[in-house]
Amino acid sequence: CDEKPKENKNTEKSGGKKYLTSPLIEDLFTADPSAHVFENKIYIYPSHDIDAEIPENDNGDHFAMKDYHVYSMDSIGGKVTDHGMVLDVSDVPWAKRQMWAPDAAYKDGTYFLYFPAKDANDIFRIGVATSDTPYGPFKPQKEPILGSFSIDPAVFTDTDGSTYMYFGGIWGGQLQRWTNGIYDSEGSMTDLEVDSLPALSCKVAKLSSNMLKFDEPVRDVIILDSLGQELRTGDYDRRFFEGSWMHKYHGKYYFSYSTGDTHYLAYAIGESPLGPLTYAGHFMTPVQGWTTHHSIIESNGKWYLFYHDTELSGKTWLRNIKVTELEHLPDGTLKMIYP
Ligand code: FUB
Repeated sequence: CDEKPKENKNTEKSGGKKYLTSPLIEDLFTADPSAHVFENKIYIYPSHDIDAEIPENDNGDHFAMKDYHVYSMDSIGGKVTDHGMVLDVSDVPWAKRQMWAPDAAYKDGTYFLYFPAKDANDIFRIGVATSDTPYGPFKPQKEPILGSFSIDPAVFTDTDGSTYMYFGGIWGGQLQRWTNGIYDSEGSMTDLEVDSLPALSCKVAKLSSNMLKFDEPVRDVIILDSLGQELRTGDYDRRFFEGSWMHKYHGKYYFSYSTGDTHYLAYAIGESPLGPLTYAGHFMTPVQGWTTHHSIIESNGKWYLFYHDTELSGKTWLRNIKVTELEHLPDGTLKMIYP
């Protein structure tokens, strides 16, 4: 890192519970916060939003991010430390533009940063970079992960040590262009465009033991309704759009995601990290801004949701990350959050 760690003024001055739902970082625009507990601290791996003065469109070209910073806190509500820039698009041989939502993982002394970016052909791929520390800097692999595509990697390590990557996003995330397993540059700009067909699914692949590649073919994360039917393309309030996350609670797998153009965070519960999962409801109503993107962690016996909105800028492409408590109710459902 070539920048000095700095403390975040907002959290330093905050008292009581003000840190909950206040922007965590005010000197840079940040979004898509993937949080993890590493080495007894909370580390956050967000996107770093910039104003590239590109007109807003459904393809997401105005999200023109170029690098990543890593942040840490000793505990929720503590000072936020900026560990500086840890990876720049110019250091990634295969990547051309749009460093979107990343995630991180740890195994056997190495930290892994997973990130989507568009390649020379403007096709989203997912890359991986490594470091000896959770705060980087991260050294990228020369090629994207073989067989990867689309956006929003979310990496989950199960209690048996197996690690899975969930990924995908429709519209600007290009998932709808991969329906036949190869990229269709003339494909739909949105989804399958037939409301009665099963909705496009998030993808999942088990990672290899070195965490650098997929260990098996990519599968669909199937979400069923209460009648055991797959959610449909036209079920805009419930179907998967982007921004997946997996957490485990009392032995069950909670797969959560954004419904994108209907602006909810939704979740589905299952018995296996590979699904199928049964749709369980919304757990966050729309935020200020076009949509949000979240992560979920447990810290000191409490559960927290990291997310973003546009409180500081009022602009969809200049976002700020926040944290709030997440509650599992006695029946296993998630308490609704009204941001
Ligand atoms: O940050 C760029 C994109 O916006 C992310 O990849 C999506 O999840 C949405 O938050």
